[in-house]
Amino acid sequence: MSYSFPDGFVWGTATAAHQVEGGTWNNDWWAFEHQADSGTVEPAGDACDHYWRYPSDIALLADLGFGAYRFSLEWSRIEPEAGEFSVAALDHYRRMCATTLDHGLIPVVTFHHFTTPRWAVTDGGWTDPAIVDRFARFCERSTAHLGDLIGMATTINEPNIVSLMGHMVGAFPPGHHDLGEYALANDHLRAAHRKGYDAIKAGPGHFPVGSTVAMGDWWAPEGSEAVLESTRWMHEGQHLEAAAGDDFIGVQAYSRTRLGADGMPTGPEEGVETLIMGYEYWPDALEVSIRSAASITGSPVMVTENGIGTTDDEQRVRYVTDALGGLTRCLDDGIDVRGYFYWSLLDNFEWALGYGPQFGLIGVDRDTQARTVKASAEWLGAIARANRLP
Ligand code: GCO
Repeated sequence: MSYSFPDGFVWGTATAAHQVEGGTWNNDWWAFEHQADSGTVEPAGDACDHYWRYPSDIALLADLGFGAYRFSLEWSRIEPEAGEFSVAALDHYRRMCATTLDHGLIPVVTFHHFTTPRWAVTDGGWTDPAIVDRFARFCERSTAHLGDLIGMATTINEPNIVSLMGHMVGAFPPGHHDLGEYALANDHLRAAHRKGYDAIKAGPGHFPVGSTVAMGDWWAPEGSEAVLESTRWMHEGQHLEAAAGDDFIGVQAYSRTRLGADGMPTGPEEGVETLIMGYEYWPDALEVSIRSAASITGSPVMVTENGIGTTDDEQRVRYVTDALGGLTRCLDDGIDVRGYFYWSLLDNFEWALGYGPQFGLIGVDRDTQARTVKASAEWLGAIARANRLP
Protein backbone atom coordinates (compact mmCIF):
# COMPACT_ATOMS: atom_id res chain seq x y z
CA MET A 1 0.00 0.00 0.00
CA SER A 2 1.19 3.50 -0.71
CA TYR A 3 -0.59 6.82 -0.39
CA SER A 4 -0.55 9.68 -2.89
CA PHE A 5 -1.05 13.18 -1.57
CA PRO A 6 -3.12 15.70 -3.53
CA ASP A 7 -1.30 17.62 -6.28
CA GLY A 8 0.29 20.75 -4.91
CA PHE A 9 0.49 19.41 -1.36
CA VAL A 10 3.26 21.46 0.29
CA TRP A 11 6.14 19.73 2.09
CA GLY A 12 8.41 21.88 4.19
CA THR A 13 10.35 22.37 7.37
CA ALA A 14 10.27 25.26 9.81
CA THR A 15 12.60 27.34 11.98
CA ALA A 16 12.32 30.56 14.01
CA ALA A 17 14.81 33.42 14.03
CA HIS A 18 15.76 33.36 17.72
CA GLN A 19 16.15 29.58 17.70
CA VAL A 20 18.59 29.47 14.78
CA GLU A 21 20.06 32.84 13.81
CA GLY A 22 22.39 33.64 16.69
CA GLY A 23 23.04 37.05 18.24
CA THR A 24 19.42 38.13 18.54
CA TRP A 25 20.31 40.16 21.63
CA ASN A 26 17.77 42.96 21.17
CA ASN A 27 14.65 40.96 22.05
CA ASP A 28 12.83 40.03 25.26
CA TRP A 29 13.90 36.39 25.11
CA TRP A 30 17.61 37.18 25.11
CA ALA A 31 17.08 39.45 28.13
CA PHE A 32 15.06 36.70 29.87
CA GLU A 33 17.75 34.06 29.25
CA HIS A 34 20.25 36.28 31.04
CA GLN A 35 18.02 36.82 34.06
CA ALA A 36 19.33 34.56 36.85
CA ASP A 37 15.86 33.48 38.01
CA SER A 38 14.24 32.86 34.61
CA GLY A 39 14.68 29.09 34.70
CA THR A 40 16.07 29.01 31.15
CA VAL A 41 18.84 26.42 31.16
CA GLU A 42 21.23 28.27 28.84
CA PRO A 43 21.26 31.30 26.53
CA ALA A 44 20.68 31.05 22.77
CA GLY A 45 24.10 32.55 21.98
CA ASP A 46 25.22 31.84 18.43
CA ALA A 47 22.31 29.40 17.97
CA CYS A 48 22.90 27.71 14.58
CA ASP A 49 24.57 30.76 13.02
CA HIS A 50 21.79 30.55 10.47
CA TYR A 51 21.88 34.33 10.02
CA TRP A 52 25.04 33.71 7.98
CA ARG A 53 24.66 30.06 7.03
CA TYR A 54 21.12 30.26 5.60
CA PRO A 55 22.34 29.89 1.97
CA SER A 56 23.88 26.45 2.58
CA ASP A 57 21.08 25.39 4.94
CA ILE A 58 18.42 26.26 2.36
CA ALA A 59 20.42 24.49 -0.38
CA LEU A 60 20.53 21.38 1.81
CA LEU A 61 16.77 21.52 2.36
CA ALA A 62 16.13 21.80 -1.38
CA ASP A 63 18.54 18.93 -2.17
CA LEU A 64 16.67 16.71 0.27
CA GLY A 65 13.48 17.09 -1.78
CA PHE A 66 11.39 19.57 0.21
CA GLY A 67 9.27 22.25 -1.45
CA ALA A 68 8.96 24.99 1.16
CA TYR A 69 10.83 26.69 3.98
CA ARG A 70 9.11 28.42 6.88
CA PHE A 71 11.26 30.92 8.78
CA SER A 72 10.57 34.00 10.88
CA LEU A 73 11.47 37.67 10.77
CA GLU A 74 13.30 38.95 13.83
CA TRP A 75 11.27 42.05 14.70
CA SER A 76 14.07 43.40 16.95
CA ARG A 77 16.49 43.49 13.98
CA ILE A 78 13.96 45.12 11.65
CA GLU A 79 12.72 47.68 14.19
CA PRO A 80 15.54 47.99 16.76
CA GLU A 81 13.93 51.03 18.39
CA ALA A 82 10.32 52.20 18.23
CA GLY A 83 9.53 53.45 14.75
CA GLU A 84 13.17 53.09 13.59
CA PHE A 85 13.32 50.59 10.76
CA SER A 86 16.50 48.94 9.51
CA VAL A 87 16.60 48.64 5.73
CA ALA A 88 19.73 46.49 6.07
CA ALA A 89 17.81 43.98 8.21
CA LEU A 90 14.86 44.00 5.81
CA ASP A 91 17.32 43.43 2.96
CA HIS A 92 18.68 40.42 4.82
CA TYR A 93 15.23 38.83 4.88
CA ARG A 94 14.75 39.80 1.23
CA ARG A 95 17.89 37.83 0.41
CA MET A 96 16.54 34.90 2.44
CA CYS A 97 13.26 34.94 0.48
CA ALA A 98 15.16 35.24 -2.81
CA THR A 99 17.51 32.37 -1.92
CA THR A 100 14.53 30.20 -0.98
CA LEU A 101 12.84 30.99 -4.30
CA ASP A 102 16.09 30.40 -6.26
CA HIS A 103 16.12 26.87 -4.89
CA GLY A 104 12.54 26.32 -6.04
CA LEU A 105 11.15 26.44 -2.49
CA ILE A 106 8.15 28.46 -1.28
CA PRO A 107 9.25 31.09 1.28
CA VAL A 108 6.80 30.93 4.20
CA VAL A 109 7.34 33.94 6.42
CA THR A 110 6.30 34.11 10.08
CA PHE A 111 6.07 37.70 11.29
CA HIS A 112 6.31 36.96 15.02
CA HIS A 113 7.77 33.81 16.50
CA PHE A 114 7.83 34.31 20.28
CA THR A 115 10.34 37.20 20.35
CA THR A 116 9.45 40.87 20.81
CA PRO A 117 11.90 43.82 20.69
CA ARG A 118 13.11 45.01 24.09
CA TRP A 119 11.68 48.50 23.53
CA ALA A 120 8.21 47.04 22.90
CA VAL A 121 8.02 45.17 26.20
CA THR A 122 9.03 47.94 28.62
CA ASP A 123 5.37 48.80 29.28
CA GLY A 124 4.03 45.27 29.52
CA GLY A 125 4.58 43.76 26.09
CA TRP A 126 1.54 41.69 25.14
CA THR A 127 -0.43 43.09 28.07
CA ASP A 128 0.12 46.64 26.78
CA PRO A 129 -2.66 47.71 24.34
CA ALA A 130 -0.06 49.62 22.29
CA ILE A 131 1.36 46.29 21.08
CA VAL A 132 -1.53 45.80 18.65
CA ASP A 133 -0.76 48.85 16.49
CA ARG A 134 2.98 48.36 16.90
CA PHE A 135 2.72 44.85 15.51
CA ALA A 136 0.48 46.00 12.65
CA ARG A 137 2.97 48.75 11.74
CA PHE A 138 5.82 46.20 11.74
CA CYS A 139 3.75 43.92 9.47
CA GLU A 140 3.01 46.80 7.14
CA ARG A 141 6.65 47.93 6.84
CA SER A 142 7.98 44.40 6.41
CA THR A 143 5.40 43.46 3.78
CA ALA A 144 6.11 46.66 1.86
CA HIS A 145 9.75 45.52 1.62
CA LEU A 146 9.28 41.77 1.17
CA GLY A 147 5.75 41.13 -0.05
CA ASP A 148 6.61 40.55 -3.69
CA LEU A 149 8.89 37.64 -2.67
CA ILE A 150 6.71 36.01 0.01
CA GLY A 151 4.98 32.74 -0.89
CA MET A 152 2.85 32.32 2.21
CA ALA A 153 2.72 34.07 5.58
CA THR A 154 1.76 33.40 9.16
CA THR A 155 1.16 36.33 11.51
CA ILE A 156 1.87 35.30 15.11
CA ASN A 157 3.29 31.91 15.94
CA GLU A 158 1.22 30.20 18.61
CA PRO A 159 -0.35 33.25 20.28
CA ASN A 160 -1.79 30.84 22.83
CA ILE A 161 1.71 29.75 23.91
CA VAL A 162 2.91 33.36 24.17
CA SER A 163 0.11 34.12 26.64
CA LEU A 164 0.17 30.79 28.48
CA MET A 165 3.92 30.40 28.95
CA GLY A 166 4.62 34.11 29.45
CA HIS A 167 1.79 35.08 31.76
CA MET A 168 0.43 31.92 33.38
CA VAL A 169 3.21 29.27 33.52
CA GLY A 170 6.02 31.83 33.67
CA ALA A 171 8.59 29.83 31.69
CA PHE A 172 8.69 32.38 28.84
CA PRO A 173 9.20 36.14 29.21
CA PRO A 174 8.05 38.04 31.15
CA GLY A 175 7.89 35.01 33.47
CA HIS A 176 4.65 35.95 35.23
CA HIS A 177 1.88 33.90 36.84
CA ASP A 178 -1.16 36.12 36.52
CA LEU A 179 -4.57 35.09 35.21
CA GLY A 180 -5.61 38.68 34.52
CA GLU A 181 -2.48 39.28 32.46
CA TYR A 182 -3.07 36.00 30.63
CA ALA A 183 -6.56 37.09 29.58
CA LEU A 184 -5.35 40.55 28.56
CA ALA A 185 -2.46 39.14 26.51
CA ASN A 186 -4.91 36.82 24.73
CA ASP A 187 -7.13 39.79 23.84
CA HIS A 188 -4.18 41.71 22.40
CA LEU A 189 -2.77 38.70 20.57
CA ARG A 190 -6.11 38.06 18.86
CA ALA A 191 -6.44 41.72 17.94
CA ALA A 192 -2.83 41.86 16.70
CA HIS A 193 -3.44 38.85 14.50
CA ARG A 194 -6.45 40.55 12.90
CA LYS A 195 -4.68 43.88 12.34
CA GLY A 196 -1.47 42.21 11.21
CA TYR A 197 -3.43 40.03 8.80
CA ASP A 198 -5.07 43.09 7.21
CA ALA A 199 -1.75 44.94 7.01
CA ILE A 200 -0.05 42.02 5.26
CA LYS A 201 -2.98 41.53 2.87
CA ALA A 202 -2.95 45.24 1.96
CA GLY A 203 0.72 45.13 0.93
CA PRO A 204 2.40 43.99 -2.28
CA GLY A 205 2.27 40.34 -3.35
CA HIS A 206 -0.65 37.92 -3.47
CA PHE A 207 -0.09 35.09 -1.07
CA PRO A 208 -2.11 33.18 1.51
CA VAL A 209 -1.96 34.47 5.09
CA GLY A 210 -2.97 32.62 8.25
CA SER A 211 -2.47 32.26 11.98
CA THR A 212 -0.90 29.30 13.75
CA VAL A 213 -2.27 27.78 16.92
CA ALA A 214 -0.59 25.30 19.28
CA MET A 215 -3.00 22.40 19.50
CA GLY A 216 -3.06 18.85 20.72
CA ASP A 217 -5.11 15.98 21.95
CA TRP A 218 -6.92 16.49 25.24
CA TRP A 219 -8.15 14.08 27.86
CA ALA A 220 -10.07 14.41 31.12
CA PRO A 221 -11.72 11.80 33.35
CA GLU A 222 -15.31 10.81 32.67
CA GLY A 223 -17.75 13.32 34.03
CA SER A 224 -15.35 16.23 33.38
CA GLU A 225 -16.54 16.99 29.84
CA ALA A 226 -17.53 20.57 30.67
CA VAL A 227 -14.12 21.33 32.18
CA LEU A 228 -12.43 19.72 29.21
CA GLU A 229 -14.41 21.81 26.73
CA SER A 230 -13.89 25.11 28.54
CA THR A 231 -10.17 24.49 28.97
CA ARG A 232 -9.84 23.61 25.31
CA TRP A 233 -11.73 26.73 24.31
CA MET A 234 -9.56 28.92 26.51
CA HIS A 235 -6.36 27.36 25.20
CA GLU A 236 -7.19 26.76 21.53
CA GLY A 237 -10.74 27.76 20.66
CA GLN A 238 -10.54 31.51 21.22
CA HIS A 239 -7.55 31.82 18.88
CA LEU A 240 -9.09 29.53 16.27
CA GLU A 241 -12.30 31.55 16.29
CA ALA A 242 -10.24 34.74 15.87
CA ALA A 243 -8.64 33.20 12.78
CA ALA A 244 -11.90 32.14 11.07
CA GLY A 245 -12.14 33.46 7.53
CA ASP A 246 -8.36 33.60 7.00
CA ASP A 247 -6.79 32.01 3.92
CA PHE A 248 -5.75 29.00 5.99
CA ILE A 249 -5.32 27.91 9.59
CA GLY A 250 -1.86 26.79 10.71
CA VAL A 251 -2.03 23.73 12.95
CA GLN A 252 0.90 22.94 15.24
CA ALA A 253 0.57 19.73 17.20
CA TYR A 254 2.93 17.53 19.19
CA SER A 255 1.29 15.72 22.09
CA ARG A 256 -1.63 15.27 24.48
CA THR A 257 -2.63 17.15 27.61
CA ARG A 258 -4.38 15.21 30.38
CA LEU A 259 -6.50 17.18 32.77
CA GLY A 260 -7.82 16.40 36.22
CA ALA A 261 -11.45 17.01 37.19
CA ASP A 262 -10.41 20.54 38.23
CA GLY A 263 -9.09 21.32 34.73
CA MET A 264 -5.45 21.35 35.84
CA PRO A 265 -2.90 19.31 33.85
CA THR A 266 -1.95 16.04 35.53
CA GLY A 267 1.05 15.06 33.43
CA PRO A 268 1.56 11.91 31.36
CA GLU A 269 -0.43 8.73 31.83
CA GLU A 270 1.43 5.91 33.50
CA GLY A 271 2.78 3.46 30.97
CA VAL A 272 2.80 5.94 28.09
CA GLU A 273 6.24 6.66 26.66
CA THR A 274 7.44 10.19 27.49
CA LEU A 275 9.85 12.49 25.67
CA ILE A 276 12.60 14.87 26.73
CA MET A 277 10.00 17.67 26.47
CA GLY A 278 8.24 16.09 29.47
CA TYR A 279 5.12 15.22 27.49
CA GLU A 280 3.80 11.98 26.04
CA TYR A 281 4.87 10.42 22.75
CA TRP A 282 1.48 11.03 21.12
CA PRO A 283 1.48 11.26 17.31
CA ASP A 284 -2.35 11.08 17.24
CA ALA A 285 -2.30 14.71 18.38
CA LEU A 286 -2.00 15.78 14.76
CA GLU A 287 -5.15 14.10 13.46
CA VAL A 288 -7.25 15.34 16.40
CA SER A 289 -5.92 18.89 15.92
CA ILE A 290 -6.50 19.01 12.17
CA ARG A 291 -10.11 17.87 12.60
CA SER A 292 -10.77 20.37 15.35
CA ALA A 293 -9.10 23.32 13.55
CA ALA A 294 -11.01 22.58 10.34
CA SER A 295 -14.35 22.33 12.07
CA ILE A 296 -13.92 25.49 14.18
CA THR A 297 -12.47 27.75 11.46
CA GLY A 298 -13.93 26.23 8.28
CA SER A 299 -10.62 27.14 6.63
CA PRO A 300 -8.11 25.02 4.72
CA VAL A 301 -5.52 23.55 7.07
CA MET A 302 -1.78 23.88 6.79
CA VAL A 303 0.21 21.80 9.26
CA THR A 304 2.77 24.50 10.03
CA GLU A 305 4.51 22.42 12.72
CA ASN A 306 4.69 18.80 13.80
CA GLY A 307 7.72 16.94 15.03
CA ILE A 308 9.57 15.32 17.88
CA GLY A 309 12.56 16.20 20.04
CA THR A 310 14.60 13.03 20.33
CA THR A 311 18.13 11.69 19.99
CA ASP A 312 16.65 8.50 18.51
CA ASP A 313 16.23 9.22 14.82
CA GLU A 314 14.27 5.99 14.26
CA GLN A 315 11.76 7.17 16.83
CA ARG A 316 11.45 10.37 14.76
CA VAL A 317 10.60 8.36 11.64
CA ARG A 318 8.07 6.31 13.60
CA TYR A 319 6.46 9.44 15.05
CA VAL A 320 6.15 11.21 11.70
CA THR A 321 4.87 8.03 10.02
CA ASP A 322 2.10 7.79 12.61
CA ALA A 323 1.30 11.51 12.46
CA LEU A 324 1.12 11.43 8.65
CA GLY A 325 -1.18 8.42 8.91
CA GLY A 326 -3.59 10.64 10.84
CA LEU A 327 -3.20 13.41 8.28
CA THR A 328 -4.11 11.04 5.42
CA ARG A 329 -7.25 9.93 7.30
CA CYS A 330 -8.26 13.60 7.43
CA LEU A 331 -7.67 13.95 3.68
CA ASP A 332 -9.71 10.81 3.05
CA ASP A 333 -12.56 12.33 5.02
CA GLY A 334 -12.53 15.33 2.70
CA ILE A 335 -10.73 17.79 5.01
CA ASP A 336 -8.77 20.31 2.96
CA VAL A 337 -5.23 19.81 4.30
CA ARG A 338 -2.75 21.66 2.11
CA GLY A 339 0.66 20.90 3.51
CA TYR A 340 2.95 19.55 6.22
CA PHE A 341 5.92 21.34 7.77
CA TYR A 342 8.21 19.30 9.96
CA TRP A 343 9.58 21.10 13.02
CA SER A 344 12.48 21.57 12.60
CA LEU A 345 15.09 21.90 9.87
CA LEU A 346 17.92 22.04 12.43
CA ASP A 347 18.61 20.97 15.99
CA ASN A 348 18.14 24.35 17.62
CA PHE A 349 17.45 26.44 20.72
CA GLU A 350 14.39 24.96 22.38
CA TRP A 351 13.57 28.04 24.47
CA ALA A 352 13.63 27.42 28.25
CA LEU A 353 15.06 23.94 27.65
CA GLY A 354 18.07 25.22 25.70
CA TYR A 355 19.83 22.91 23.26
CA GLY A 356 18.78 19.62 24.94
CA PRO A 357 15.76 18.58 22.83
CA GLN A 358 16.82 17.71 19.29
CA PHE A 359 13.95 18.36 16.90
CA GLY A 360 16.11 18.71 13.77
CA LEU A 361 16.21 16.68 10.59
CA ILE A 362 19.73 18.05 10.44
CA GLY A 363 22.09 17.87 13.41
CA VAL A 364 24.26 20.83 14.40
CA ASP A 365 27.61 20.45 16.16
CA ARG A 366 27.50 23.00 18.98
CA ASP A 367 31.25 23.71 18.78
CA THR A 368 31.89 23.75 15.04
CA GLN A 369 28.38 24.44 13.63
CA ALA A 370 28.96 21.48 11.27
CA ARG A 371 25.71 20.11 9.86
CA THR A 372 24.89 16.38 9.76
CA VAL A 373 21.98 15.18 7.68
CA LYS A 374 20.04 12.57 9.65
CA ALA A 375 18.45 9.50 8.06
CA SER A 376 15.02 10.94 8.89
CA ALA A 377 15.82 13.94 6.65
CA GLU A 378 16.54 11.69 3.66
CA TRP A 379 13.44 9.64 4.43
CA LEU A 380 11.04 12.60 4.71
CA GLY A 381 12.69 14.40 1.79
CA ALA A 382 12.05 11.36 -0.42
CA ILE A 383 8.37 11.37 0.61
CA ALA A 384 8.19 15.08 -0.16
CA ARG A 385 9.80 14.66 -3.58
CA ALA A 386 7.47 11.77 -4.52
CA ASN A 387 4.44 13.41 -2.83
CA ARG A 388 3.68 9.88 -1.77
CA LEU A 389 3.95 7.75 1.37
CA PRO A 390 5.59 4.40 0.69
C1 GCO B 1 6.45 25.93 19.37
C2 GCO B 1 7.32 26.71 18.54
C3 GCO B 1 8.66 26.11 18.28
C4 GCO B 1 9.13 24.99 19.17
C5 GCO B 1 8.56 23.66 18.78
C6 GCO B 1 9.08 22.51 19.59
O1 GCO B 1 5.62 25.26 18.83
O2 GCO B 1 6.60 25.98 20.59
O3 GCO B 1 6.73 27.12 17.38
O4 GCO B 1 9.42 27.26 18.42
O5 GCO B 1 10.50 24.93 19.12
O6 GCO B 1 7.19 23.67 18.90
O7 GCO B 1 8.66 22.59 20.90
